[in-house]
Parts: sequence; C-alpha cells; structure tokens
Amino acid sequence: MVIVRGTSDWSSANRGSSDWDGAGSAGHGRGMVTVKEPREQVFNGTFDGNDTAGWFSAGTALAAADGKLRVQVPGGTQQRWDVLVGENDIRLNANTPYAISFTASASRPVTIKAQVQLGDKPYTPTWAQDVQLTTDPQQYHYSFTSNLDTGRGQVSFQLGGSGEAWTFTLDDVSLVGGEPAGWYVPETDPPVRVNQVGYLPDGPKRATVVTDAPDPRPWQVVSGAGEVVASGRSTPRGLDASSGQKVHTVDFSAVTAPGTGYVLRVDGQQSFPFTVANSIYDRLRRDALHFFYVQRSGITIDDAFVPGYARPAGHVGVPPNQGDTSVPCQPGTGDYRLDVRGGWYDAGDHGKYVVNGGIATAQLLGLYERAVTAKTGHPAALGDGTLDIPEHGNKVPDVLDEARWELEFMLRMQVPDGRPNAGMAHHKVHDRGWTDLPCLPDQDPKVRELHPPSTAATLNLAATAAQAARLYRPFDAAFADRCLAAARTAWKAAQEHPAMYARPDDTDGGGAYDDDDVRDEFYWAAAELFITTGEQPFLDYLRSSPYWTGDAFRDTGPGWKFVAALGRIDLATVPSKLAGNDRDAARNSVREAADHYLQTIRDQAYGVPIGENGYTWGSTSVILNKLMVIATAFDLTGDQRYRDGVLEGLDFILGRNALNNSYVTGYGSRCSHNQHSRIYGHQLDPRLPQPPAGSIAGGPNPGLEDPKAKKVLFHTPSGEPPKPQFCYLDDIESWSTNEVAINWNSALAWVASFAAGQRPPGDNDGPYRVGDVTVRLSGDHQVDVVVPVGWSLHVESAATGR
Ligand code: 9MR
Repeated sequence: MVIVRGTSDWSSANRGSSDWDGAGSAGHGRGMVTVKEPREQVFNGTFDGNDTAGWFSAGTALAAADGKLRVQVPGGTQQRWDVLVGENDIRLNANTPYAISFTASASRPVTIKAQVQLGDKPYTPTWAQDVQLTTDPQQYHYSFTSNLDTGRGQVSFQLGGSGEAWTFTLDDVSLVGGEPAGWYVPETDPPVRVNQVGYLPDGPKRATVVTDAPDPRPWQVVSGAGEVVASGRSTPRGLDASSGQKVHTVDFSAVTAPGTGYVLRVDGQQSFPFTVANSIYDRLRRDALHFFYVQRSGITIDDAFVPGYARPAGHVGVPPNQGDTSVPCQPGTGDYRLDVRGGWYDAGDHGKYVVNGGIATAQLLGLYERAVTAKTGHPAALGDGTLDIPEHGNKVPDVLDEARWELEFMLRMQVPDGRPNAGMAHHKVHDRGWTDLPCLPDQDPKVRELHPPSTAATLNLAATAAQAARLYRPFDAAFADRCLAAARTAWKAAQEHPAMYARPDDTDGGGAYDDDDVRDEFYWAAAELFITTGEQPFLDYLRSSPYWTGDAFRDTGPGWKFVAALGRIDLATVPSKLAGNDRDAARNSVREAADHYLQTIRDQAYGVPIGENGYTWGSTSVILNKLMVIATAFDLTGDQRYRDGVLEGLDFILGRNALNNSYVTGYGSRCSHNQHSRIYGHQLDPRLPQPPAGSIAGGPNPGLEDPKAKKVLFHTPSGEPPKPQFCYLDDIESWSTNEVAINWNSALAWVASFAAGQRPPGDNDGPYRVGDVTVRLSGDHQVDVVVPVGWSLHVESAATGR
C-alpha cells in the first residue's frame, strides 16, 4: 500500500518528469553508489548492496540487510533523540522547495520524528514531522521550503523514547530540490605540475602539464630573479589513465644552478615556485622522523621538542585512561594482564599493532643501517643530536633512540613465560569500540584490550628484534642481548604456532591487520636472524623458503602485509655470512624488481612507479616502498638511473600529480593538512593542532572505503567513479584516503633520508659559515640560518639595502 502524505506543491507530475530516474538508484560496484537525479541530495538512500555508507547513527548501530537499513532500537530511552539515524553534509538552499520521501516500517506501531535540520549546533530545523509507522512498509512523501542555506544540513530520523526495544526498517530515502548536488571540484590550479619543494641541482627535473594541445608546446624555466634560464618544447603523452587527463611532460634537467623561486611556464601557465638545491631533502628527513616522537604513547610530549604539540602522556594508567599499564586480554582469550605502555600510536587511531609496528621500526632501523653501509649514506646526519627528542645527547644515534621506543613496546607484547602461547606476540592493543574523533590520548576513557597473539606479529617481533640486536650492539650491549633473546624466543614460538592468524573481522575499535599467509614473515625473520647470528639453521630455513628464489617484491611492492622484500634487501646489502652466488642472486633480484618499477615510472606521465590499478589504501606508501627498492638498486650498483627514478618518484609525492597536491604536511605550496587523526584534530576542534610538518597522507584510494570520501567524491559530471588519482580528500573524516600512519611515515623517512644523501662532494648549498653563524639553502624557498645563543639576526635585502 502506498500512502502519500504532505502538501501538494511538489506534484507527482514534477517528480515524474522524464529525466528523473528515481531517488538514488542502481549501481553498486567496487563500493560505488550512483545517483541519477542531479538534484538528489541524499547519498546512498537505497542501501543497495547493504551499504550504509554516508549514514550515521547515535544510540544504536547501523546495519543494512536485504537492501534496507535495519536498526535495532533499544528500549528504555527517554528522549526521541536518544536514538537516531541520519545523513550529514546535506546541501540546502534557502527559500527553495524540496520533496522528501522514504519507505519505512516498524516491528510494532510506533511514532518517530523525521526531520531536516542543521547538522551542527544549534541544530536548527527547517522541517520536522511526526510519522506513525506500521508493521507494513509504507512510502511517505512530504514537501517543504527550506529556510536554511547550508552545506551542513542533515536528514535524520529520531527513534528513541520508547520503553520497549523495536526494529526500524528504512529504504529509498530521497530529498530532491535545490541546486544539483554539487560536483566536488578540487582546487588543482595551476595545470603545470612540479615538485613543489624542489629538485637537486644534478637530479632529474621533470614536470607534467595538463593540456588538450595535441602538439608540443613551448616552455621556459624562469629564475627567482625573473630571467629565462632554459626553454624547450613539451612532449605530448596523450590520455593518462590514472587521472583521465590529457597531459604533456617537460624535461628541464638542464637547469642546474641552485636557487629559490624558480617557476616553469608552459603556454602562459606557470607552476608553483620551486627551489634547486642540494639540501632540499634535509628538513624532510628530520620532519618525517620527528613524526614518530609526536605519535609516542606513554610519555609527555614536550613543547620544547615539537612546538605546538605538547600533550600529557597517553595511556599511562591515569584516569580517564584505562590502559596501558595493566591491560587485560580480550574476554575469553586469556586471564592475565600485561604492561604494554609505550610505543607509537599507529595512525589516526590510538591502536598499537605489532604487525604494523614491525615494518615501521624496520624502516627506521633500515634507514640507519643503510646509512652505515651505503656509499651515499652519510651516517653523521642521523647521529646523536640530529633530532629534537628527549634522548638527544645520550651518545646513541637519535633514529635508533626513536626506533627503540617502539621496540620496547613490541617486547612488552610478547607473552611471558608460564602463560599459554609463551613467546608469541599479542597482535595488538586498542580500545574496545572506536575512540571519539578527535580525542587526545590521555583523555581516552575506553577499555583497552590485548588481542590474541598471532604468528605474523610474533615474526614481526623476531625480525625487528634480530635486526635491532646487531644495530644497538655498539651502543648498548645489554639491550642488544635482550633483543636477540626475544627474537629467538619469538622465532621458536612462531614455529610451534605457524598458523595463528588474526581475525579479519576483529575491527571493533581498531584495524585488523590480518594476514593468513605468513611465509614472507617467516622468510624475513629468518633473514634477520641469519644476518645477525650467522647461524646455519637460519640459512637452512631460508633455503627451504619459497622466497629463497621466489619473487620477494611483486608488482605491488613491499608493505605491512608483504614483507619478504625487507629480508631480501638486507640479505643483499648488509654484510653477512651469505656468500658468493647466494648473495649475487639476492642482489640481482633487487635490480630486477627496480628495473620493473623504473619502467612504470617511465610509462607514467606523472613519473610514478604505480599504474592506474596501483592506487590503494596508503598509495603514497606503496610508491615510497617501491622507491626504497629502486634506491637499494642504486646503492648496490651506483647506476644513476636508479637514483634518478627515486628522485622522480618523490616529485609525485611532493606535488607533481593530478591534484597538484603535496601529500606531506608543510611541504609545498598546496599540501595535505587535515589528515585523519584523533591527536591532530584541528579541522574539528581549532584548539588542536594540524598534523606536524612532515606527516604524509595515505593518498588516493579508489576503494573509497570511508563514507565521507564516498559521499563527496562519487558525484562526478560523467556519473562514472572518479579516476584513481582523484580519489583523495584532504578531510579529517576520510580515513581511507587521508590518514596518517607510522608505516607510511617510515617509508617517507627512508626515502627522504636516501634523497638527502644525494649530494655531490663539495655541495654548494652551504653550509656557509660566517663567524659563528651557519647558513644553508633549504627546500621550500627557505634559508636556514643558525645563530649562536645571545646573537640577534639582522637581515638586509641585497636589492633594497633595507
Ligand atoms: O594500512 C592499512 C591498509 O593497508 C588496509 O587496507 C586498511 C584496512 O584494513 O587498514 C590500514 O591500516 C589502518 C589500521 O587498520 C588501523 N589504524 C590505521 C591504519 C591506517 O589507515
């Protein structure tokens, strides 16, 4: 039965007009929902594919079944608004007619309130209606004229106030009227795309230009002083599949003179300014590493080290915190508690995960180990005193101090002797239920829980602790011994429990980091144990692994779930007992993988080692992890092509991309700065900071796995899903495209550290010393001036004398 209620100024004739195809309809592929009526303002009102994307709830959980929203409304609530479901970010125009409709039923007759209102305080309504529901699904139609003018409207259904529990069923929610639901048009000007930080004087210098011109176009590079220093013609590259753009590329590598304020002009369009200097990556290396200090759990974050980021220690057993000094096992998985304080918060959440902690720690240890083994390593740049952290001055390289903060946590996650599964590592610790966004760690009131041990976590611990054992040996032999003992215990425990997998659905309050193929983790751990100890059983194990000769890199490159490359790179580069042909084979495999990735960089008009299908959750880290492989090939061979490939890949990260956006906060003229984070929650609470400079965003992800990105990005003029490079939103709520994470920043730190070391002997960016003052050209059109305490700095312009 269909009942039509409400006033008639929105006649069915209007609604039946030919170009109207129904309220939100069809299509649910790859998580995408399409809507055909251009003025339909409700996203995913049909719950096709049981998708609840775009919808929120309060006082109950969201669930869809049979293509409808099904809400279990708890009994015993007082107010209607105690339980509600709805959708935010609805665009409303003032003095404009709207038609609202939906199909609803209840498990027993009940009256609810439907409304359209402001989605933020003071929640001003523009339409509200009591609706009597019956057990039969009925269609309800109403119309109203909006007196709100906002992009932050809300359509919601208030379901609370009932003594008894009941079930609410909702479908085909539609709000039609106003301006066509706006296509989200990101700011991407200018069309000339460069590395917005800069280029090394002797490095490759390439740009991508968005243009329909079929023929080569003239270009000029103009110096900061306004002189044309180079010119040429662009190379048309046709349609770029990753962006859907027609593009040309420009190679201006001939420009080698250091300077700031350069621009590239193509056809009257001018790029963002950039620097040419040998030191452009120095600050990035430092900032990318400082991120870890700011993410630390269990320690007061001191303003003196990171101005603007001071906060009390998180999760040290001080109320309202309920962790991490004595954390119980998840119900039914163990009857003990562990002190698992410390470590880094994984990402935008407050979870701490041994699996992801593993790769992040390995990359910090690895960038240090590379610095001491590679020709362009410059270990002094990573020594004690190079980072602003509390351990500064303890005679241990600061990057090792930072990595130790996580190692100590990972060691605490190991099941102690005498407990079931002793020697295994707990997979993770996090809140039961998702922590509010934003929320400073010391303010988190939720129960923390230890999740069951997993083989993958145990092998992450074995691998990183084994690597740590050799690196800390010269600085702290006792710690090195402790790490090696823990690594051996973990290795043994993993062999006894080779298939304890984390559950993929264990996601209430944290990520799953599940992995049911741990052959690569076994290989990585065996490789690190062998390099450190030289013992034959580990070599025997390696020889029996499918990765002894198998592809350790894959087209997708290394990542938290596929870690064979971490072992292979170390077997190829770190001095060990691996001899002759075996070592050559490891080295050749790095080169082959690098050649493959390099070919992709050449094929892609944006100069990036992933093709259109390579964009996934954390795509910027996929890119950087491949650059790490290419960089290793350079370290092994000295072949400049590899070095150039790494530098060109970094250009994409720092702005040479379809969105003309640098994915690193504080770097470039336009950069990500609203990443998903409970700590850096500035976008939601102005009292909180933005992410610190040097934080990398996850980056374009066509999976659009969060409701915000889905809702904002799915409206495209063509009705087709956005192209991969456009699947990114610099919004705190878009965790699947725009989160921060330790394993992404570790990849950035590794590659930035490599790039910072690519300076020729006698580099000419300084440091220049004038008495006690040190001056150095740095990236981002800045000059670093270090002045002794007690001096004042007087800056005079050469042009004006003032
Ligand atoms: O980086 C992880 C990505 O590869 C996965 O696809 C995604 C979904 O499982 O999870 C990502 O990791 C998140 C983790 O689960 C929880 N903390 C935040 C991490 C970054 O988004």
